[in-house]
Amino acid sequence: MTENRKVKAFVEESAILLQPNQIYWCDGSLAEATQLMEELVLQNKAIRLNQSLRPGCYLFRSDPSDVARVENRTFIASIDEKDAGPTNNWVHPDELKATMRQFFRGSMKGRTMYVIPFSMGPIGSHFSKIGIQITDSPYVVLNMRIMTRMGKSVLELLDQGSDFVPCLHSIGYPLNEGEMDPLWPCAPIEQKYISHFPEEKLIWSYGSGYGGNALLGKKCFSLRIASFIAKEEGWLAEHMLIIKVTNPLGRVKYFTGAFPSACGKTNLSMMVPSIPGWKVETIGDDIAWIKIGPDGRLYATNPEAGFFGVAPGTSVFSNPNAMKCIQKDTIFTNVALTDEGDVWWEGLTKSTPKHLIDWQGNDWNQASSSKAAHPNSRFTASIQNCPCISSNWEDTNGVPISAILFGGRRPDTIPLVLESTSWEHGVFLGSIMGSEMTAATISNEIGNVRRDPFAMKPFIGYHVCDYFNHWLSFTNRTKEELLPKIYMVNWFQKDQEGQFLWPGFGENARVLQWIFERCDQQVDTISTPIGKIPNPRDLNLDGLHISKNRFEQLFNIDPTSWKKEVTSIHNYYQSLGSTLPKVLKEQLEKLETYYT
Ligand code: SAT
Ligand code: MN
Repeated sequence: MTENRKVKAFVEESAILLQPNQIYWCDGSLAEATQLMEELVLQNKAIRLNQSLRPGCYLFRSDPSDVARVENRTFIASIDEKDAGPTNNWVHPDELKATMRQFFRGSMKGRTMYVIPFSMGPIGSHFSKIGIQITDSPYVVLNMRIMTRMGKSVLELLDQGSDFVPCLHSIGYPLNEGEMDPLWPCAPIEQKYISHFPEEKLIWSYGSGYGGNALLGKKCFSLRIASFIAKEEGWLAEHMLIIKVTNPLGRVKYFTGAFPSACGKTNLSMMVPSIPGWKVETIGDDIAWIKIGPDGRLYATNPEAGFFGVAPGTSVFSNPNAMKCIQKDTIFTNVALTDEGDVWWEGLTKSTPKHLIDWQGNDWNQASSSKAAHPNSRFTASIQNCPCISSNWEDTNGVPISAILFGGRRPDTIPLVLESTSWEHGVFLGSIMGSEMTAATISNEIGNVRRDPFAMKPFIGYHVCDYFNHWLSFTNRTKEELLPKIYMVNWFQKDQEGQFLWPGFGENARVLQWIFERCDQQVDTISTPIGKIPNPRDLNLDGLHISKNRFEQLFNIDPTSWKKEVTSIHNYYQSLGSTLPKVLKEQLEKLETYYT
């Protein structure tokens, strides 16, 4: 409880609308989490995993209709439609609230209403912002406890009068007297609403209990609402990992990287470099809040406190640090269960177990045609358990950024690495990012390439063209030479047989080395119409067996592909409307002189 009047009013008004059986204020303690989990195990909503193999670990199975973010049910309800822009769904806030109020009315009947005070960013940091999530999902409470700083320390800040973002959430499944509670209650897809009211800095989410739809501190607050606040206040809220890179001489640089969901941010942020003497440590794997520091450089902080990582593909080969991180005190969602009571997913082991229980709770064997784990199955684990966490990850001033990487899944066209020629050109590269769609969002276009500017398409809380302008404005806010260098990377090029051209994972350190050395101006570049690429002699290939032909393909700038790309960018830019910044149009026109 708190004496903060605004908080009390939010909780009281919510309870009147939602009509829960009882209200519970979360303190964030271990005892509280243990008790909640016990109750869920008793109700069969959580499965206690084999505690000698995975102490403190539990498995949840969601409803098959509730397995990922729902972008077509996500709304930016700005007062004026044109402020939401062409990349967002828009409904007038009054209309959306009226519709949602109908759903919220009595939606917590028969349930407990949990009040979760949380901080995005370290307590006491000038970066940090507070939220209060109201939810009827104990699963959400347990995940928020890992993903954010939650509980007592935040209530103390609220007592001192701190402001907060109200985050209202209900799974949308009231329980009437005597009614059976399903294992994963949620509302049907057409009743799900993930709504943001940017001017009011308010979030309302109804009908889903999964990931970014329900853990409102994450995409809803730290990206959509935060991007709106960041524009007002002159900083950036980005879908980026943050890493600390140390070279063999002990010199340190920090990089951030924007990649769409399920494109390897977690793997890159915990990478074990294949090249001797280099070290990568994690600051964050998903979100970066970036501000100009007193010296004019950009400083980044990770507002989260945990990882909500994609399980399939994670293994001791692809990400040994994540494997150690999820050894204990981890919540697994929609992975498969082994006969020993451990977890399994596609890509975890070289051989597949003979028998499993799949993510829907059915028997599964090697002859089964379906996947044992859902492609968007997840682990929720504390950053504290990550063996390669950087010791200064909670530095209240953030870390100074030397380079920004933009990347997506592109089977062709985009070379392994490309350096921008200026900040403006870097913003252009961010604006034209594309990626094959993954299972992180519910869509029937999985595998198709879509434009995903700055990996923020689903997360910009306002007009995308204003967002581009905001990025461009940084040359007016600080000296251009103090801004990070900008790179486009593509680990995902494929050969004609559909095999990846580049081995990826720890071998990506070779690209990081080149970027590191570029930041120190130790190596030069080759200019091309699309940007600067490495001089082949400067890319460290020691110990890597890659044929000359494959290596050349990685940097091949194919005019036919680029003609197509330029046409596609042209059409994309047109779809963004008349407020597209002129300098970006000019960047495209320059490219069109080479590729038409
Ligand atoms: O489900 S989340 O939105 O949190 C994960 C992601 O899409 O990056
Ligand atoms: Mn993400």
